[in-house]
Amino acid sequence: PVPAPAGATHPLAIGPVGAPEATVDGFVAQYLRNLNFDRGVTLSASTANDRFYALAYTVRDYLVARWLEGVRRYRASDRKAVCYLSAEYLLGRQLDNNLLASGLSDIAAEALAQCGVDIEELRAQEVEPGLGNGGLGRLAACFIDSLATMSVPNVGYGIRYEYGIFRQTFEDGRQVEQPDSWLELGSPWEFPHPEAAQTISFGGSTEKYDDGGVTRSRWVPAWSVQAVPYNYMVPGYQNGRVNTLRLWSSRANHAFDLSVFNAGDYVEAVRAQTFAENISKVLYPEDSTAQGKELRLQQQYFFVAASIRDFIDVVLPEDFDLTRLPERAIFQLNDTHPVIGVPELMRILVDEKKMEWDAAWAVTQQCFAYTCHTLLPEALEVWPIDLLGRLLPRHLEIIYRINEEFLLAVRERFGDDEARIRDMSIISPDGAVRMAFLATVAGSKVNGVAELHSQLLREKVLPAFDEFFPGKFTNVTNGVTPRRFVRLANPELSALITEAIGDGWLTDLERLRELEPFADDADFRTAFGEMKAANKRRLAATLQARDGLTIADDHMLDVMVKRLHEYKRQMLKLLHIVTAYDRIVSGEVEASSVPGRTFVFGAKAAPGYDMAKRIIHLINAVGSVVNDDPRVEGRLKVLFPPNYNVTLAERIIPAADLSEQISLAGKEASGTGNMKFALNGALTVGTDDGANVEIRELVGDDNFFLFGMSEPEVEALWARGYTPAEFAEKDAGLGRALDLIGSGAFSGGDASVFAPIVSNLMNDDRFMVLADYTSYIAAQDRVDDAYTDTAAWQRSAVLNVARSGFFSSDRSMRDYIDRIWHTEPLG
Ligand code: F55
Repeated sequence: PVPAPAGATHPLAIGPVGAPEATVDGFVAQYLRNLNFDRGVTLSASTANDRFYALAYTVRDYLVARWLEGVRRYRASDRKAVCYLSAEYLLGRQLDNNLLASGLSDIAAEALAQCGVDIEELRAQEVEPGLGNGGLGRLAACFIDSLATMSVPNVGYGIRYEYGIFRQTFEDGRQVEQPDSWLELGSPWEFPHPEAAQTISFGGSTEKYDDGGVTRSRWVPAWSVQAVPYNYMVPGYQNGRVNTLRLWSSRANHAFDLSVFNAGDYVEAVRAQTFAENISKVLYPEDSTAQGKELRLQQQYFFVAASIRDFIDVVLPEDFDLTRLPERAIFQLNDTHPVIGVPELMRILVDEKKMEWDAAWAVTQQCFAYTCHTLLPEALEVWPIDLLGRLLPRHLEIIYRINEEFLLAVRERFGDDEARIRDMSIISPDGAVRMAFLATVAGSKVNGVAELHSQLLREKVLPAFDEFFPGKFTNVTNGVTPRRFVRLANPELSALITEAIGDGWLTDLERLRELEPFADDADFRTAFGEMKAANKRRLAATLQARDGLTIADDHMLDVMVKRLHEYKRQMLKLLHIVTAYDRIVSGEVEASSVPGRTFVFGAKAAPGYDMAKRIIHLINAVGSVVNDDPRVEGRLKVLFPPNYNVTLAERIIPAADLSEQISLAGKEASGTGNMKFALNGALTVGTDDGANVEIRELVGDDNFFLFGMSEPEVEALWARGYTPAEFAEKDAGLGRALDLIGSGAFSGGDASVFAPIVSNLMNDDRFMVLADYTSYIAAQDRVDDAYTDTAAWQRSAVLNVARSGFFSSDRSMRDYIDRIWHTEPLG
């Protein structure tokens, strides 16, 4: 037990004072107290924002006591903690999650009803923190949810961007980006600690000095900023555990300001402040691409340096022997964005703590592990050495030394094989630091995020490293949290499952297997069908209110939601839609015989990614033509609600019948949306890519629509020589679809608008859209057929749910714990 502060005589002064009473009356009292004393308003004078804040504060009040108690117990223990380093956390709304985790959902609903407050209105008030781009950021959010639920000590470290992922609007069908000022009305979930700010330095030079006969190096930085921690609670699911997410915000360094003030230049001082605050100002809206921008490197070093120092100086006991750091911390690198932490820890150990290089390197190697999320060469980060040397000169020296010693070891093993040395050097021939190489050399383990991806990573991207470091490479297949993506997003399905098999599945998702027999139970299937219909109505209401869009009751819902990227092949989906449209208007099929389908897209494009933006424009253009053409008789509808985000995903996924996972084989590292759809009873039409491979193996071929080339077939076609135009000639449907797009049929006759897309496909087609078209259309025809047999479709859908329990992020966390982290729960 932690002793009371000196002089404390009151018994309550020892630890957290405890939560308010978990009853409706207790909740009401606390709610009104918060409204009055924190917001400074009465209920009758309150705004919806006041009422939302008071509700969030009340939920918070119940969680805080557990949080503080957990922090106290962790610090009194000597447990190893997982320090998850991620530049992105795509959290989604917090209110419902925190209500569910604390077991207060029913009490809160009743309490607010007694106060005459509409809880739905308050839910809608919450702005989701969009502090991530897509899969990578959402994965981090799922992982910290699972760690808290499994009582594993964890601090999530990241950046509190003032502007998260941009808000997308459409103007004449084209994407327009608006700033996401998610903090405009404040956030009730954060606990700022300006008093605990850290100084983070940049620039300057290095020097050697004599330290009692030993020559040492040190960094003499030129400028610095303050990193202010903001803490967020990460509650486990009804287990009394609350972990911490600590996001850093940049602020001007006052000492630095003052010197400028003294020189009398007020305007310069204010400019300097703005400069400092720029570091955490905005999330880079890149996904699966890397831009070597200086501000981005500043962001990376800023949060990683603050996080490592926080763990060593604040979380660990004073005077902790850092040779034992691996017993207390594992720093998990979420892709290469935090890899600058490797030379930073070396700098702390060698320059500041005066540890021998070899000892420091041994500690560092045990403290880091690296997760790779891509195979695309354009997404592998590299930092030009002049930029790195200007911003972090000491770190560059340390990287050089790491590389020297590594290459020496390679020479010892393989002899002076210069080609191999060049291929494995952390510094590329054109003078840039290859961050994935640095992470691989430094990490105790390197993992890919699905079986196929991990295999390709070892065999195709880093084979020399796999040979040099046997046992370092491993796979951990991604997962998603069933609390948010089943229980909260799909309460109807959750009730059905719990009624059938109890509620153990929420923390042990493999138990969904027990649902298998219900696939053959006609009553259960009917209830399942009603659940889907109810979710479609709920989505319809959302889209109507949000965007004025309408969904027909009797349509199959065919969904493709994910970032817009050529490798994900939204174009292939469009070619299918154009083909279905063309079959009707050309008279090949009767509109009345076409099964009704609504295609739903959700996708943001990186603002600088021209082709992706053009494809967005084309989706909207095809949608307006198809939706308004009377010959279609409403059988096909294309909906593209703007600003796809976590909140919208939670509405769309539970309503989907068909999940589109159609990337070129070998390109999608894993996918996690694919898992969310299967768990919500959608059938997948997909390629053998990423985690689709594992989904299909688990749910069975009969319950999955496979199409397209496999990864080895893709390789073979490249090797033979791929000429996309040949495919357009061979398949008349494909030729017509491309002609329609290229001729201006979707751009009011102006062929120039979408011709670049068509010529790109015909002449380049890096992602082999045309090569997989024929097979995709055939798969979609099978989908149409299958959907007419409602009982069989629902049986497959139930089996998808029952057999997807593997894809819980709790299982992913188990795998990381057993194979990489070797941590234990805090009992
Ligand atoms: C963000 C910034 C940069 Cl500079 C590069 C990549 C990203 C990014 O967001 N990547 C990303 O989301 N990758 C995805 O990670 C998911 C989780 O592992 C995978 O499921 C998905 O396949 C992969 O594309």
